[in-house]
Amino acid sequence: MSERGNYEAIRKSILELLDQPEYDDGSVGPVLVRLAWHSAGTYDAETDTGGSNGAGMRYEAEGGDPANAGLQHARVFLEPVKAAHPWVTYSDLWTLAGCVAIEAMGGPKINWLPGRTDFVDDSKLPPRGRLPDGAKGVDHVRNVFTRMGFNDQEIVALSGAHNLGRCHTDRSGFEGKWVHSPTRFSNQYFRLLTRLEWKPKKLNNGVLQFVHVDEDLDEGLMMLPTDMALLSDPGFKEWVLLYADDKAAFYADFANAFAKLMELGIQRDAQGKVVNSDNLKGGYHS
Ligand code: CCH
Repeated sequence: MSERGNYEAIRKSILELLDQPEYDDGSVGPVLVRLAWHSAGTYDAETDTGGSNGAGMRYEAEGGDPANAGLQHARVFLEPVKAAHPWVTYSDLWTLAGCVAIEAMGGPKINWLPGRTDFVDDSKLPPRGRLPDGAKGVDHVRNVFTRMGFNDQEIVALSGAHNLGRCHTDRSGFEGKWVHSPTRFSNQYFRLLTRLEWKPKKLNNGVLQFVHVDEDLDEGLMMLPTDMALLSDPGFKEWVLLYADDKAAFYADFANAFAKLMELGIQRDAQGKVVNSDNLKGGYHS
């Protein structure tokens, strides 16, 4: 019997590759979450361009965007899954891998739907520069996420993904992790953001980030300027404070916002079938 359409088999293959003791903090989960987010986060609601359909990061135009530096590791980690289940599209695989990783690391269940295509529609290709720049401030963060169709509450909920993983000097120029246990999903990011005192620090490469005032005692925890921006704007701060105190609210709101992120640019009919897939004009199949 053909395995085609058996997404449980894909989930299982993804779960099997998450633990990798040699890699970062012992799990490839965080970088898979970032791959899923960057595959979708190029979306522009006004022009209906970008988004996860097409898995454009396979190609230099999108894959070579400096914002995507390091995500080739995530894509390579997933190659054996694609090889074992060649019927799955890259766009479904990358988005599903992010969701499976979140759940496996203790996060909420994400309502994920299949049906994305690897058909590249030239007219939908996003220009570079659509993903957020960690060195910037409140207006930039709000503009980038509003362009995708998110409100303040959703922006803050999504930002809670920085509970996972770390920054790498050779990828973004920033260095360090946000929380003590970067492979366990929780609301620790919001608690540390609100309860610790943070001071700016210029790294040797000239990049400015924020570190805990007792950084010698505190495992080098860090925040990006964009993370600090969530505290300096009242519309964002209200949600930061809520999520720091209410883990259940954060989990529920994160699950909704991440599911919405994974669906950006995907149009479905009443049965959930994707309608803007390979009948698109002007594109090409890989
Ligand atoms: Fe992020 N993120 N992110 N982020 N991110 C980085 C790492 C992760 C920004 C910048 C950075 C989201 C929002 C933002 C993850 C998930 C999400 C890094 C370090 C930078 C810089 C990259 C490196 O050096 O490897 C900025 C700016 C914003 C918004 O303004 C959202 C939304 C999500 C998901 C919902 C995850 C996970 C990581 C860790 C990756 C890893 O390799 O460990």
